[in-house]
Amino acid sequence: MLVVSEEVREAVDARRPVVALESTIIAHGLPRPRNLQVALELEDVVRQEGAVPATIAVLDGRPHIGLGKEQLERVANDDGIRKLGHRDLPLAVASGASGATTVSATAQLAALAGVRVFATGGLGGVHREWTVTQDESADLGLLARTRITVVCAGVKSILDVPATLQRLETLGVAVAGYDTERFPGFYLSDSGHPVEWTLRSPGEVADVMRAQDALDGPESALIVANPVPEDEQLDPELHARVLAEALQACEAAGVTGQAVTPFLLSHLVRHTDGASLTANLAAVRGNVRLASRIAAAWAGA
Ligand code: PSU
Ligand code: MN
Repeated sequence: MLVVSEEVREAVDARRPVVALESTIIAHGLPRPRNLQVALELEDVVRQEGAVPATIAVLDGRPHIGLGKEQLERVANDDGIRKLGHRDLPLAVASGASGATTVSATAQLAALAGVRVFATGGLGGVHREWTVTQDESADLGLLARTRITVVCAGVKSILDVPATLQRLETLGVAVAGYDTERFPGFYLSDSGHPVEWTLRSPGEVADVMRAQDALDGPESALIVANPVPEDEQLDPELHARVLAEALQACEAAGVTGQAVTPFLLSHLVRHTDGASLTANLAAVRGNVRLASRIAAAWAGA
């Protein structure tokens, strides 16, 4: 069922470090043509750190673990590429559809392929106005039942961050700050909320992963929340102002469901003159680098 690239298969079999990368950020989270450059650049970061990148997407109904350049180009440039959460996977597979995978779908496929470490930008979570819309990303529920380590810059700041943290607690998903006592705020280094646990090296993260396995509890994830460096974050005042406008524009345009997150992200890029994109990329790059080091510690390198 899975199409695992030769490079990824060899690395997984030999227990060498592998890092899963999602494709929704490429297809629906970043503007063209920057998205393709970023996809290639992120794979380079993984390689520079001595790990193997496994970008994940569904092409013509087949889930791919590890994409070649032409396949990355398709994900970045094809207008027909859908956005696939984990619930969409069987529908895409059976109908031969092509789609980019969100955190939930990527985590499910990575775990199936034996890849334990995954890097992204910001997780999905509980949206603001949840009491009205009931919009909560499927990322959270899937991470409650998938044994994977996700390195992220917290959850997207377009969300209700405290509600998301509360939901993660209820779902029993482990959360640790990386070298910080504050939960990161995606574009911002600090979301304004604390984290209860702090890990300070890739080796410490790998120790937690081993403890998860040894305890044999529910097959849940470990979230490693890695802040964007303060000198690369989006200006907090600009962030607050433009985010408020974006949320209003989203409501006014009647955007709902899967389209909400891409709408808000692209609104922020356009109304910050690209500054939100710069901060987003700095966060993702840092996460990919750290994930590569965690994968190396996990592999025992
Ligand atoms: N992180 C980013 N940009 C993105 C996303 C994450 O920096 O576009 C994507 C992820 O794929 C995540 C998805 O799983 O947004 C969440 O979408 P939704 O809120 O519809 O579940
Ligand atoms: Mn949603």
